[in-house]
Amino acid sequence: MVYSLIFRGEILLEIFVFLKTILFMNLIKVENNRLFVVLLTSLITLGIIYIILNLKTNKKYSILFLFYFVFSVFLFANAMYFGYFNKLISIDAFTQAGQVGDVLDSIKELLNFKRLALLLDLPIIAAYLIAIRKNKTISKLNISERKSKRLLLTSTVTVIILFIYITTIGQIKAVASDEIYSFYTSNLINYFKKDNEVENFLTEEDKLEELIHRETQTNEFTAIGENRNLIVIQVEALQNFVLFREINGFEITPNLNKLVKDSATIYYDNYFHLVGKGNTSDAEVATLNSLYPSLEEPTNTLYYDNSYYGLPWILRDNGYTTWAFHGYKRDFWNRDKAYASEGFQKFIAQDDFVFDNYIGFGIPDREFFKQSLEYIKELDQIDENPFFAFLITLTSHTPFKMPPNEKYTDLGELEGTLTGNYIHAIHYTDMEVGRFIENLKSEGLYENSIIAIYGDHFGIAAYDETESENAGKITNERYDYDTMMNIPLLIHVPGENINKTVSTVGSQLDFLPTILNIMGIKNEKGIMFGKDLNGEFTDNYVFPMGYIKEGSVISEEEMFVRDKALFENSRAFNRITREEIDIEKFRDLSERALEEINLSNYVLKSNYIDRLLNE
Ligand code: GP9
Ligand code: MN
Repeated sequence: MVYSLIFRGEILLEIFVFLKTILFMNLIKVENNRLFVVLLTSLITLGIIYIILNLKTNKKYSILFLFYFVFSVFLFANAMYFGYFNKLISIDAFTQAGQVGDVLDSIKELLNFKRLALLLDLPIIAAYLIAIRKNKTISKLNISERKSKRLLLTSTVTVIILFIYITTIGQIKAVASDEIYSFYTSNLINYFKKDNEVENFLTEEDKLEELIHRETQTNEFTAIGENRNLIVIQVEALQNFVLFREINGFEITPNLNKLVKDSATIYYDNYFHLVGKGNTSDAEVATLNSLYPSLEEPTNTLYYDNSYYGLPWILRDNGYTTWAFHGYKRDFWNRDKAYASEGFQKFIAQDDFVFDNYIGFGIPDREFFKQSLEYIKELDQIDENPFFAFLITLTSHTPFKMPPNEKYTDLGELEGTLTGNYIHAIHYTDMEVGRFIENLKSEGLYENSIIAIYGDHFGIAAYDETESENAGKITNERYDYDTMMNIPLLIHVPGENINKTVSTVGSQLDFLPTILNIMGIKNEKGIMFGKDLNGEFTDNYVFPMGYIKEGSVISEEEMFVRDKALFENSRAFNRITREEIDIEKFRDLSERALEEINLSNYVLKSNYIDRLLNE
């Protein structure tokens, strides 16, 4: 009877460990070497359990439960993080745990039965271990210990054989990117190796030379916006696929659509976001500075005290006054510090607004625009020179929950889904952007300004199966990473007759050179990884990063999605037909992408711009 309890107990643990691992593998979307990944995680976990069962202490059941608890919570945390960021939690990312409280709503949205199931067996295991501990005869008989010694030996030998086999078939890198123990082992090794990285890059410095003071060519738009104020609106989670779409006759973004068609607007429809771990704040870094954001931690955290020479500094050197506006905590994403380094003279943040009726998090866009306009009037009065106002909206932030009085239609089958909520939120923000532009007109701040609008990053993830299916109902085609990362860029120069849709493939890196040329300003001192989107190009690519493995490539007609570990496990497709295509032709391009991202990383890591400015 006692033996059978223990026997059943071990079986119970074994079954739970295997089931939990399979569920976890499913949640983190492991596609390759699934059998190996499950076997390794389960056998290593059971190996640790058998070691604990062999301990010569009567606290071993408490230790066992503690281990099982930590293991379960760890898998759960990773499954939640994966749902948001499409990757496992790296050791670097643990340093950002402090921001979790601010995105609680988005986290709650990720809580579903499958993810919670990773924790559901904890009470059962606890009850079972308490039962064993109470029953003294079990420990006297020591049956469990003898048996678990045998099991420990078997699992250790199996794990070693598995590792040898996986190495011989060349899949070790792939397994180490998906299997939790291997992932953290290699992560830990890299974490301690990191300090040497800068030296390895030093040889690459000559490659930066060609990016310095990159000459922009004169084109039809050069200097059309000379001496005007610049108002840039970075819109939270605005994707391009919602433009010019109707759902049951309901136009999602009527104001942006109208602006795109306006004779004074250039619309870039093949424009992509570039964000790393710093999300919104990385979109700001890339856009303002024409640099790839860091892939390790938010750029604003790691490099807030670097020297920069991007849009705010360049405009200041040209007489502009530069202010940033955002209706949330001043120090969120370390903006207060980073903005000062990037050249903003003032940051109007949440504490500068008077409001207490929140939607989601932060000041609602309507109030944000209304009160920002008052500050912009003040900014305009500072001197005779033009100003630069950089506004970052917030209300259309995931999980996009709008109050009933701010929903303007019934979305039918999409109602209540994340995508449906997204449509409501974007519609609200579109309405507020439209209202803001009208108010600029009535305040006399419109005619002499340039207004640029773009999205910071996606709202609907291509790696969320249910929601990409929902988004696909709007786009009428398979929703993949290209649609997810495609954000609109509109540059509106009132009074000019320039209406055009530019389909040159570009990214947030390109904003700086593009807008500078339109403003007739040259970057005399800095460095730009981007290009003027209004120029002529033949061989043109975007090298995305962040929510997709770096080394991926987007061209006008194709997309290459690099696998997180092995080139051979990657995929590519035609962006028009959505059909799979051969990956081989992306081999060199993918290397070029990595090189370019590394080079930009070097600029940040070595504070290269500081040296450039002091030469
Ligand atoms: C907070 C806002 C949102 O200030 O920028 O950040 P996100 O979660 O989108 O990166
Ligand atoms: Mn954002």
